[in-house]
Amino acid sequence: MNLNSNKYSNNNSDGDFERGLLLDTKPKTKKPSMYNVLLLNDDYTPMEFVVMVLEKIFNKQQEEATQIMLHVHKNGVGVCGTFTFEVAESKCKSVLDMSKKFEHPLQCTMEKN
Ligand code: TYC
Repeated sequence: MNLNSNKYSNNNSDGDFERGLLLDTKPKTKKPSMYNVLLLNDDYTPMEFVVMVLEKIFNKQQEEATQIMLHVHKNGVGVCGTFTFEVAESKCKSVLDMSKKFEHPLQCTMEKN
């Protein structure tokens, strides 16, 4: 690039347009990474409590909440939702707070999608 040319002013004929310095062609927004929130099975947390957690924290209807709970009960782990990092983190904290409050060992974690 010559001395009189930068991204704010330039003397060259059309090179900066061709390289996209003067006229951006791509939007600058990026999609956020998404995270699955996972519920883990255990032998002690009551099924009804897990269903209640899925209804209250993950806004599931009773039927879907029951299906997710039974999936976790049978398979050991299951996805209850997919969110941006901060929302996933907040949902996990809510599950752990509620489990602690009711003295259940229910565990929750998150993974990058
Ligand atoms: N396995 C538990 C029981 O038999 C039920 C349960 C389901 C616990 C899902 C945790 O994430 C869980 N009472």
